[in-house]
Amino acid sequence: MSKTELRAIKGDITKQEVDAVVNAANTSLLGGGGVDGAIHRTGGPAILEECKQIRAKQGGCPTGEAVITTAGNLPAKYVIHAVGPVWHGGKQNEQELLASCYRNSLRIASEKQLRSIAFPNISTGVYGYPKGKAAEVAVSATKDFLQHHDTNLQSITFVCFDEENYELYNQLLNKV
Ligand code: AR6
Repeated sequence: MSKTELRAIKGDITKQEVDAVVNAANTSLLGGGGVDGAIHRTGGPAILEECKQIRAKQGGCPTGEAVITTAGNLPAKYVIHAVGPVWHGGKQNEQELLASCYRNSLRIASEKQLRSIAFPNISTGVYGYPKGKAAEVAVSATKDFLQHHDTNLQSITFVCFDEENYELYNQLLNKV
């Protein structure tokens, strides 16, 4: 199995020069606020156009799943649009759905033989998932995926927008 570096940075997902950035999308794939807004704003209309084509074919993207488009004017090559769960208190399968976002994004990246991917902290904005719990799910789902799949991924970056997430990820990633 190849060695993949997992790291956390504080920054803006739209500025990442990686093979794929992950978008915290919604089931409509038609854009929104937060990360989704920033990606469509910076990436330009080509991304929305492709999202609309995917929508026409499969009617959006269910929660926990992901689809891929090109990245328009972003420095990344692709955008993987993953739909995180809305937090309802934790008893509505949120953990599994969030893990599934990370797994499906990594599966797509792996199928495309990508070498680098950057994730935002999916569901921790307007979807209200508690940041500590979400970080644990993100890191464990990612490590679990890497243990079970041989990929070309050399680096996986968790792009944190706020200090709290950045510290949470650093603690988890630096745990021996
Ligand atoms: N780069 C990196 N992280 C960011 C950026 C950025 N430019 N902007 C915000 N964040 P959110 P969600 C952080 O709300 O909770 C949209 O309307 C932010 O601080 O973008 O999955 C979609 O269309 C937070 O920690 O995504 C959906 O309807 C994290 O990214 C809905 O929001 C995720 O916040 C999805 O909600």
